[in-house]
Amino acid sequence: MLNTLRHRLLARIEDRIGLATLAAAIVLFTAHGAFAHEYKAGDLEIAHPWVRMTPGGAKVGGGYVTIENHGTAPDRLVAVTSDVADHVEIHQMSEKDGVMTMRMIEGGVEVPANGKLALSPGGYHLMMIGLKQPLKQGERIKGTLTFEKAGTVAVEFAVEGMGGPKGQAPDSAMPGHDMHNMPSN
Ligand SMILES: [Cu+2]
Repeated sequence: MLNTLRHRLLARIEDRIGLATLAAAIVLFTAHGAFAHEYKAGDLEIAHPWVRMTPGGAKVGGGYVTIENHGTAPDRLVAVTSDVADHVEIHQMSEKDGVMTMRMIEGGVEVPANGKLALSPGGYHLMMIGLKQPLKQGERIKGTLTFEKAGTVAVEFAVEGMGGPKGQAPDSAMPGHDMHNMPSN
């Protein structure tokens, strides 16, 4: 219950901050993203893990990645870590009765057999909680993704601008709804 309330609150704050930073986001959107990078683990292909840059003082950051499963058995993303965060949660953003809410996913998310799991703005995403430093565009953040079958994979998250990687749809359809920029004051 507490978690739900906390996330509701976070979503609302994100929404406000997001609207405030939208103007900046539009300007920054033309900035080029970091080069695409990817990792392999068994049947899994992990494409371009990235996090959104954060303004100084932000304690929470949003992370995204696409995982393709070329195998005939499903796998499951069960845990994520990041060097710059206290812990990382898997969240799902959804809209109910016109209100955006986020909930923490317990037990991980399936990567379907011969399919893919996309963590992207507005849907499933990673939430890096307790950031120890601001995430600066162009930097790389070390972390790990742990899968039920493929095990733990060391990855680097590219820090992207407000608009996300080049080629990724901008968030203008849902302004600010996936923002995780919470000032500490
Ligand atoms: Cu979230």
